[in-house]
Amino acid sequence: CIVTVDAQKQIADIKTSKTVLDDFMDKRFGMFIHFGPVSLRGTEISWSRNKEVPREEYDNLYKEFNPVLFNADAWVKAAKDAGMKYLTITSKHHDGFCLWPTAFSDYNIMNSQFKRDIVGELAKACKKQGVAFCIYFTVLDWHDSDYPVHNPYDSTQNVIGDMSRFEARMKNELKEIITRYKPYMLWFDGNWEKPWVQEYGKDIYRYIKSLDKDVIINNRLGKGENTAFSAGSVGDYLTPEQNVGELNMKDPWESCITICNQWAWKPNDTLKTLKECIQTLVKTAAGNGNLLFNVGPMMDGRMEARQVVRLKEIGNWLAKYGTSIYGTKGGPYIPNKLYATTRKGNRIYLHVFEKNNNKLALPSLPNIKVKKAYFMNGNTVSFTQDNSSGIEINLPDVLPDAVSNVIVLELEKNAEELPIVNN
Ligand code: H79
Repeated sequence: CIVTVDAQKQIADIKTSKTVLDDFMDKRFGMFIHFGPVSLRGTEISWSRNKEVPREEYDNLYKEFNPVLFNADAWVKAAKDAGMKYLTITSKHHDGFCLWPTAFSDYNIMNSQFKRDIVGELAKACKKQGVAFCIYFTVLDWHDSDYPVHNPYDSTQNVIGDMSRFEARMKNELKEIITRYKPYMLWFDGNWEKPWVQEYGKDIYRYIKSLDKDVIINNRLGKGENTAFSAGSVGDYLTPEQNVGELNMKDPWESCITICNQWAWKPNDTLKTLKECIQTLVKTAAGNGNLLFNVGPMMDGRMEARQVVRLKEIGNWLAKYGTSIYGTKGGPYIPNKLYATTRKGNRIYLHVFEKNNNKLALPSLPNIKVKKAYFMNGNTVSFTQDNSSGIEINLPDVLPDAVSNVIVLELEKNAEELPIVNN
C-alpha cells in the first residue's frame, strides 16, 4: 500500500546517521540504572505492582520516597570508574512514576518528599564528567487512566482507555525530556502490549527527529521484535535483553544485562562474579555489540557498596585491556565457550576464556599471515599457522591474568575487512 511505503520512506530519510551510530557503537559499554519508589520494597520495578506489592500500596510508595543520599556525581563516577561511556536512567518505567518534574503528570518526583529532579541532576553530572546521557522511557503505563492496560496479570481490568490522548501526552513528555536534558539516546520499552501499534512508533520517531535529528532511538519504539529488524521496523539498533546478542556485523545492537538478577534493587540479590562481568562484556564486543550493564540503587539513593566495588574492578581490567574493547569490531571468529575475538587495524584480540590444555586451536584465516602473537601488555606467545589446519596457539601452564586474558595476533594486513570465519 502506497501510504505505508511513503511512511517507510520518510523514516528512512530521517534515520539517525551512520556517523552518529558508529560513535555510539564505539562506546561499547554503558550503565543502565533502574530506580524509583519501588526501591522502598526491594521488589522488581513495575512487575511487583499487583503481585508482591498490592496496587494501592505500590501506587502510594512515592509519598515515602526520599532518597536523601542520592548524589548524581557519585553515580556517574561509579560508571566512569567501571569504564562505561554512557548512562541510561529510567525516567519512567511501566509503573508510570516520573523521575523528572513533568508538567503532564502529577505522578512525579516533585510530589514525593524528595522534590529534586533526578533526571536533570544526572544529565548535568554526565555532562560534567564526559559521559553520554541517555534516557529510558517506556511506551506503556499501567498507572495512567488513558492507557488501556492497568494490570498485566488480569486482563479483565484492562478495558478502558484513550490511546490518542495517551500518545499526545507521551509526545509532550518526550518534548520536555528532549529539550531540557538533551539526551544522546532514548531507550524505549514496553512495546509488546496490545494498545501499542507500529503507527505510533513511526509517528513518535518522526516527532523526536523533528526536535533533534541526532538523538539515537532503540528499536523498542516499534511494535514487537527486539532482536531483529524487518522491513517496517522503527529504531536504530537492536536490544537483546538478559543475554548476549549473536554476532552481527550489519545491525547495531546493545544487550542489556543486570549486575545482579533484579533490575531494581533487591536486598542480598546474587551479584555476578568479576569473571562473569568481564566475559559478558567481552562476548558482547566480540559479537560487535554494546553492553548496557544494569545497577539498581538502594532506597536511600546510594548504590550498593559491593556493586560499586565490582564496577571499579571491571574498570581496572578495562584500564589494562580497553584497547581490545573500545572502538573495536567483533569477529572474525564467532564467540564460543573457549574464546572470542575483537579486531582493529592489523590486530585481532583473542580473548581466552578457558584453558582445556596448553593448545588453543583456531580455524584458519585464509591467505592472511599472523606475524606475531603476544599477551596484551606481556610475553610473546608461540604459535603455528597452516592454511589447512589453522592456527595453533601455545598457552603457558598458568595464564597471566587471573580474570580474563587477551592475546594480540598481529596480522600482515588489515583485520577489519576479514569475512566471518565459521568455527
Ligand atoms: O526494564 C527492564 C524490564 O522491566 C523490562 N525491560 C528491561 C530493560 C521488561 N519489560 N518486560 N520485560 C522486560 C519482559 C517481561 C519479563 C517478565 Fe518477569 C517475566 C515479566 C514477568 C515475568 C522477569 C521476572 C521480569 C519480571 C519478573
